Amino acid sequence: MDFPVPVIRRSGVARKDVPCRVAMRQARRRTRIGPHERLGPATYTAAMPNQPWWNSTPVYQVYPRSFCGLGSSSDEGQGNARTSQDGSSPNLSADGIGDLAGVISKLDYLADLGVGAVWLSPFFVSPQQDFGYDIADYEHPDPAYGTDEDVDELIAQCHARGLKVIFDLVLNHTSIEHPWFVASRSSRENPYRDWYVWRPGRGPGGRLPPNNWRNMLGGRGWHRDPTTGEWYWAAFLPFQPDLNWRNSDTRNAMMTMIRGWLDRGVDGFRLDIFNALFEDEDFRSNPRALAVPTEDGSHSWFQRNVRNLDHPDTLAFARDLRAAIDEYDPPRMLVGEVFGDEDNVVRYCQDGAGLNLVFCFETVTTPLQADRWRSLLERLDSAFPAPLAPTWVHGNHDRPRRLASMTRDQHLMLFGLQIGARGVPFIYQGEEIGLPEGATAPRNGLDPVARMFRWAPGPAMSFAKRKGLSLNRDNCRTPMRWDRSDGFGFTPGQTPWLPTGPASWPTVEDQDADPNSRLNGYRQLLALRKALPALQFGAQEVIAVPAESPLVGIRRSLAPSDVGADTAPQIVEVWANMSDQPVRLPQGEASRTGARSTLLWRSKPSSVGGPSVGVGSAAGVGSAVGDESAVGDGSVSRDESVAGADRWVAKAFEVAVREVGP
Ligand code: TEU
Repeated sequence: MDFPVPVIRRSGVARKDVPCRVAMRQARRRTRIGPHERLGPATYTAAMPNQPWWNSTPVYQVYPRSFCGLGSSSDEGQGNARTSQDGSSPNLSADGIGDLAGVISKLDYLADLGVGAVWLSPFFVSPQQDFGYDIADYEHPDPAYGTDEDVDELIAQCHARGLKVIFDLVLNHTSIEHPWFVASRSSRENPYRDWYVWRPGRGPGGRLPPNNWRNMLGGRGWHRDPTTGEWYWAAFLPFQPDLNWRNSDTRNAMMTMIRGWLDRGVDGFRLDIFNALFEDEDFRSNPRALAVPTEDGSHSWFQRNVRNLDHPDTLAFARDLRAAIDEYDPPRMLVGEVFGDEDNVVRYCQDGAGLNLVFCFETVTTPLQADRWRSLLERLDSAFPAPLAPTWVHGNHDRPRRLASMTRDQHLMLFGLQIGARGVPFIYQGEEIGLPEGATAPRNGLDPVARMFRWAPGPAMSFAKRKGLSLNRDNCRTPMRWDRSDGFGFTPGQTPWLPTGPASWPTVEDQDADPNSRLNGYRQLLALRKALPALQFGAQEVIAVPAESPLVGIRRSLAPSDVGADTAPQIVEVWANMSDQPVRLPQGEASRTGARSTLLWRSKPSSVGGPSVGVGSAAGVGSAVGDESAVGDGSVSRDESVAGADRWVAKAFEVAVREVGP
């Protein structure tokens, strides 16, 4: 396909005409896609009549501890952790960690970025042994993060900006300090005993664990408690005992807690290690196999974890949970952290009656090879037929920051695919600026996983990284960098809990000012997606190219009947060139898809011949993007040797979005 050029206008501005170029740049800055109000009424949360909001809304993950810390306005006189003992004024942010007030202060930034939902990692009461994934009270925020009022304020402020709010539910386990567990371990007769998974040991004196199960990290999962001599099960780390979901009291208490948050306006939940909820009722050992631990825990050392993961009762429970949230209006959503290939994880969606979404993590390790991406796009699309939708994930608070290790062009190319694919993009905080991965060795890590692997040899570390795993998750949790003020605007005046990185690392402020930054690329692509119903709701086709082609082309076609609204049909294509050489798009596509073709956006603006790309009026965006002088790699993006200069070549690692006929 060639990119025809009907909307690409020669500006008549000579390349060396500096004053004009400055004026153009200023004009572009003024009209830069970004602030949501410029895009008119299109918001993700006002979805099409027969399309639920959650199946196309980009989600931004906030890891509150590392996002922004301001201190809460309600700290004073409330006796929370930050109020000074001696009665002097509270030392806000004295802890060097982010908090809820900090998140609230950045909601305009997130709305401006163009996401439609915010998922917050746990901020509930916790001894912080796993930085919030060990909860000691599900109903209140940890005082270090804020107050109950802050939580309500956060929900209200998100809604005021049209953002959905997603909380993180750790259903599988509590903290060892949760009062339920404190009671449970106190005696075999305690009423809370059966709220957790207790078993007698095997062998003389019950000194051997009840069976051979290993935890998700390949370590011991059974722990003997001296008080009663019995063993409790922990699918993750020893201080995270598993709740017994077969006990109706446990289940009722958890459901009451869930309903409490739904009543307070939470729009959905991310479900931590949902695949580990139920275990084999008879506690049969796992089958032995020649296996090593996997990222999903499906194999441990010399065993397959078939008896303690992906249990049929967990799959059935996905339906119960969905039925509970479906009682609420406006609709709520559940996204499950489950593991394995698409055929395994889609089972949790229960043909539309289970979890609304599940994470698909294969993206995290898929190399920059076009055939691999074409295949992944096709597989996920067909594994999650509408109304189901796959998710597109490049990182999270557990995974190495892979996008940052790429060049700006490679990064935006993958983001273009994330925005172009059918499904739900998940953006982890900092991805939008390419925040780099920290470099702290596991032996110096605060992360409990790092402590577990503190003696891992170098090759084991590299192996884990290739698998998309982090053995020291501190490195993907280093704080956001907002500006060049003290501490990069993270927790002003305080020593951050993790290093904020050297001066050479980017900040939001730097990238805001650079029209060709990763951040502005994110804003522009998110704005395009918001403005183009086809990118949100359209059917997907991976465009056929020769097997060895470095191109990945996604065509999204929207028919009015798909959305049940009076919209025009629309076809949008996203093309990525995964090679370091310019590549001409295949012949014949333009004529096949009709006469009209509008290039809406490209990640590498043209280095010659006026404005890089006019954003078509059909998209309703009405702006221009890019700066041909700042990013051009020196090559000519149009193939001038072809008659009429109307054929397009995708530059090295370029992504482009165009609207074609209907
Ligand atoms: O993670 C589950 C999980 O198995 C991994 O992502 C794990 O962190 C990784 O393999 C280690 O390198 C979830 C949470 O996302 C994680 O932060 C928690 O620590 C964990 O559950 C326990 O709640």
